[in-house]
Amino acid sequence: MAKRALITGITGQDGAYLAQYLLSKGYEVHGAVRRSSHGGVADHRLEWLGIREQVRLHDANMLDLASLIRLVQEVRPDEFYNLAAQSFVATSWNQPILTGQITAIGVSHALEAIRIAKPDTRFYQASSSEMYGLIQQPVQSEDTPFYPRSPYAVAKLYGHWITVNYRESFGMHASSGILFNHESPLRGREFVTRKVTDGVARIKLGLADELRLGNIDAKRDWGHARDYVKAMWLMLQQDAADDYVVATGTTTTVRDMCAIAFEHVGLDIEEHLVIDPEFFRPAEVDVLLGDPSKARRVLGWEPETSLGAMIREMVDADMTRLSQPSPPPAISMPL
Ligand code: G4F
Repeated sequence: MAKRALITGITGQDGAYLAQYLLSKGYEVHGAVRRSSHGGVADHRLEWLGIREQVRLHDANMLDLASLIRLVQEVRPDEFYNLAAQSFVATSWNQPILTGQITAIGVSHALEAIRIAKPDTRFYQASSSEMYGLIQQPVQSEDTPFYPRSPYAVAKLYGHWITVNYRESFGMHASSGILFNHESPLRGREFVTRKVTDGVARIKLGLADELRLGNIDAKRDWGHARDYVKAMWLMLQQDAADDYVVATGTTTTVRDMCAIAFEHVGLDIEEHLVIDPEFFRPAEVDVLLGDPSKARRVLGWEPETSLGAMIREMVDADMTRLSQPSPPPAISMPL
């Protein structure tokens, strides 16, 4: 019998790549989706990967415990991947309570649904390197103390610890993946890598002439989402649940990441990059650098895509998208 996986956040970047990966392994893949009144399901990432018809989508909401219990009763998943979140850090200062409800309490809802309806389901929680925030050690591992710097990171910290707590309290197979930044052509355009690759492609095609960014001195440990979803799956294949850092082990400034994109299309960064105070955050995470040695040792996981290769792939994808007859409009709200 095919294994069954249930993914919350299946229409997001990681959900789409994870669904594709699990399908390639013969899983029956189910996804929880939140309906909205203004236009159906945002399933364009599943379409882009060509897997929309192969996944089964169900109506559910992280804020509605009953909907999650019903979903677990109906799908009876072997594995539950909780990728749903209000995941944009900048927005979490404008919507701190909603962020807490979805990104923190939503995890409790998922765990309770499993505990009530099918306690042997293996659970993956999408934790985040943002939890390290004001870093307490130059290289962050599973043993590094956390110091969150945004409402988003505070909420993620709750999700992380409640996952550990359910593992220790109820013996659930619940693992937490502390993923450092991971990107792809499916990344939302509000995040800095995609904002850069979309912006550079627009400039190259004559659709824009500048790219406005905030703190370009911030440093991140960036990997490819396609590689990182494999680590999620590996965690749930272990005999014992545990927590793992997933990272590349190298860190790069926003400025240098941006330079890769400009260079790829033969443009001079100095002529187009504008620093705009609008994009600075109330509290910044200056630098993140992960130590993935436990994931390498225990899971046998390795990142396969370099930052350079990933940014070039993203720029190429944006050039293709924007060259189509009706390209997506530029984002109109400040991000
Ligand atoms: O791409 P970002 O918005 O990602 P951030 O805040 O690091 O969070 C992402 O990674 C986390 C994992 O560590 C996830 F948990 C989270 O859900 C999300 O996926 O910003 C990266 C850096 C920041 O330091 C930001 O201040 O880029 C800097 N930046 C500079 N100018 C900008 C901009 N970020 C955005 N989004 N837009 C700018 O114009």
